[in-house]
Amino acid sequence: MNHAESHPSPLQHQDPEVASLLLREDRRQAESLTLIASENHCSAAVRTASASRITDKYAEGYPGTRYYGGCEVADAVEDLARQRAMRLFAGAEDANVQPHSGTTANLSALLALAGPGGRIVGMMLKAGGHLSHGHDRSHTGMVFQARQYGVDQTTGRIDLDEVRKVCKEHQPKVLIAGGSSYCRDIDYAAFAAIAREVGALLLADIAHPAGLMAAGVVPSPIGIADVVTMTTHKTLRGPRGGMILAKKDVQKQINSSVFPGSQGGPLVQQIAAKAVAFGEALQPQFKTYQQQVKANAAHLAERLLAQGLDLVTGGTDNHIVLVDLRKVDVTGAQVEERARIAGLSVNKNAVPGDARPPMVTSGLRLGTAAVTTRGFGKNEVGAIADVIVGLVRGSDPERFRSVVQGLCEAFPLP
Ligand code: DSN
Repeated sequence: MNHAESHPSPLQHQDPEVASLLLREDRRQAESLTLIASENHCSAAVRTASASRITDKYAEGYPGTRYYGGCEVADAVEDLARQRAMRLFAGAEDANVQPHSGTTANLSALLALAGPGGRIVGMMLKAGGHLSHGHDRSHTGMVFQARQYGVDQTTGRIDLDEVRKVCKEHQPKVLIAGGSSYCRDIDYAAFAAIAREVGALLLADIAHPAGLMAAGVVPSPIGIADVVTMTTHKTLRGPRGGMILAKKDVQKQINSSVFPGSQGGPLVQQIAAKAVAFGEALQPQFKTYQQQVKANAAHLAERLLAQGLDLVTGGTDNHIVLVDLRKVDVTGAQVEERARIAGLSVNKNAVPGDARPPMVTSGLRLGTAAVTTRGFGKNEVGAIADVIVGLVRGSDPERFRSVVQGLCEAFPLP
């Protein structure tokens, strides 16, 4: 990569301190491999839109009904992003592209559907859920009356009988399906049936598999869930941000819960970048990319299993592989640090029933979205699996630096 070209010279000229930090990050990404399941490498076109002058524009409100003048371009940008989103997730009845993040999207949707103090049910963080699904350290666990379901401790999979039992006891207004480290397909129709049984609405949080769903390579909740929330920067490979798809009958509440309920002016530059990313995702190559993301994760899982590592659920249906380290004398935090030395960016992660605290954990979450963007196929993923096994088993991480460096050079960032 030509680093001098990757940032505008005014920054280097005016603020060499920040410019040099950003160049360091460019180098860090170029010279290491990202296996963090929630990260990806968006295109130069997405980054250009995100850094454009429209960042200066205030556009509180929605297209056609703004509180500021001069929003004609912002209106066109937001309309385009919404239209592309609804083409990409065919069957979606409305798209709100303003949420700044996945957590903001969830908070806005939950406030719209359950109301402050309302009852919600979501999956426990430790079981693979997300903080914003009712965890007690999240506002979603403070503002709402939240109850949570786990997973079957033997299979690591969602136990729909438990979901039903928790819902029957708690009588939520909103049932949440989805998570941040759940590596299996979710039966959204079954979740919707449980929600109907207890008079709840179903919110599907597809932040992780959104790209796989847009490409049709894993089952999607569109047309099943009342509301679908997501981030745009994980498998979807767009800019950092969130989005909400809603059925017509809840669309008004959702929109007013995002603005003015939870946010002020939208980040129009991010909305422009979302439009670019959705345009990319509508191209046929995006499906090929997502098929490879899924195939790479399946291969990574097979190779780790073959070398004796335990995986939560014994494999994967999506881009995530969750290694259970409890039978090896090592923590998630230790492997994360060894991986950093070797040139791999990974994250420690709780496994279901984990006795260790969140900053230590007994698991390692891996994802294939970013390395697949770099062009990785089966052979390269196999080589990485071998490195991970070596790191887990305690080999000197420095030993793997040249293998990882070779892969980084052969598969540069887009
Ligand atoms: N931080 C995201 C993840 O890693 O899954 C979720 O918020």
